[in-house]
Amino acid sequence: MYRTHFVSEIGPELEGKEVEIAGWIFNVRDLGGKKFLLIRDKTGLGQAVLAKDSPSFSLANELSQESVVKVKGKVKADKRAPRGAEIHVEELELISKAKSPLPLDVTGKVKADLDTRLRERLLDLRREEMNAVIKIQSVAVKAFRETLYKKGFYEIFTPKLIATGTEGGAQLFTVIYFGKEAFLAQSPQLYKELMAGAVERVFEIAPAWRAEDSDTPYHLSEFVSMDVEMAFSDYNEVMHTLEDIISNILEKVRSECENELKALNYSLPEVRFPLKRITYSEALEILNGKGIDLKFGDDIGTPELRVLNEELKEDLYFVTDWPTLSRPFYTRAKNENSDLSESFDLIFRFLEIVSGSSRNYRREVLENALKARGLNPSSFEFFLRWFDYGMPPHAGFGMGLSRLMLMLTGLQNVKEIVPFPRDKKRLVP
Ligand code: AMO
Repeated sequence: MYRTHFVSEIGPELEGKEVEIAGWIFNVRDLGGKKFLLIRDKTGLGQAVLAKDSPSFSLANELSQESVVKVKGKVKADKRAPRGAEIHVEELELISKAKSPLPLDVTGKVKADLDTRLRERLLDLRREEMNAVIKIQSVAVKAFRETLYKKGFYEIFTPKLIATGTEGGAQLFTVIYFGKEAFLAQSPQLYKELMAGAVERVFEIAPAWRAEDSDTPYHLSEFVSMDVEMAFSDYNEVMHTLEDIISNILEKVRSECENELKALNYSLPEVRFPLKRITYSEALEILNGKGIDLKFGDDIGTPELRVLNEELKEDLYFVTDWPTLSRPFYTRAKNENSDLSESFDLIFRFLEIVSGSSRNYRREVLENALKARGLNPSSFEFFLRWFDYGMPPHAGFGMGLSRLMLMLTGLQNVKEIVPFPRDKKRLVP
């Protein structure tokens, strides 16, 4: 056993008790007769004191920053120590010595640029801010799951090696699959739809891949997609479900991650539900009024959303009813106007974090939608054939976890969020 306690559990109430802690050397202060060791574990910083007459005193000279140690000793209350107590060392074990100097300052005092941080990533992940990001993400993912389990959804796992693209062909990664061409899934789209055609309510949290050429703060070539699909449902009901999910995520992060938000010096946006909804056409009108030349059918990208956000002054809002042909083939057109679709994006200030829609569930409609986008229905036969056997109306969405995390942490770049991001220039670490 390496420890009896985490450092955050060491307090004055343990006065006189013998304990063992283990962690990384954050700092050693030499006060002549005594050495103060600041030791970090996943719960924070704790203090251990080495007296000059201790047999381990000389070993303290070897304790470079980030070396891994184990300390055994008695707790003594002291107001000057973190949480009002320190450990008077009886035994000190140097488990793993770190080289010095370190290529990155783990205390965070010396700032490093993003390239350096990503190169020296393990040290960067040990910083307090990155510990906070990792915990907040874990709490958010748990809240996402909890909300859906409560609503009777099943968690599913769909294949990631696939035969056709679904979200636009240009962004596919090709792999050689036993001598044949295959692709890495851009999203679980078609398989989550099929699963909803079997068990109605499903969700999946899994990686998705897109060969993103451009280097932006919002795109990765590998990202975690949080997907939901509901049978006997439409985009309105799906938007309500999404609101419940987001509301629970905000509530859980607010209540369980107070210290982490403080470490990031960030306050979560105060969001009121139901969220504001504006249609694509209304958004276009606002943007045209601001002198932005966008025509029906054009995408509303991040630069335009920045302008829209200045007008709407909402932290989180839906843009609904996008032009049918600007969305993938599985998106259902509106009954009353087939140029518009039952679709939505959820926008955080100026960034799309979720996109979803009602889906086509009639085979002939799907075939026409494929043809209208220059795609060949026969390549999708593995999917289309199931629409001959009773596919219910269904709807769903996909949310990018790292983009959601920008809203939950105040960070500005998804590459900061993902521990080991993949982009055009990064395949290691
Ligand atoms: P879409 O292509 O809009 O929709 O993707 C859904 C969400 O995934 C995130 N995302 C990304 N995050 C990081 N890097 C990327 N390269 C990247 N690409 C997308 C975004 C986006 O909102 N199948 C549909 C969803 C559905 O209708 O169910 C889809 O994939 O947050």
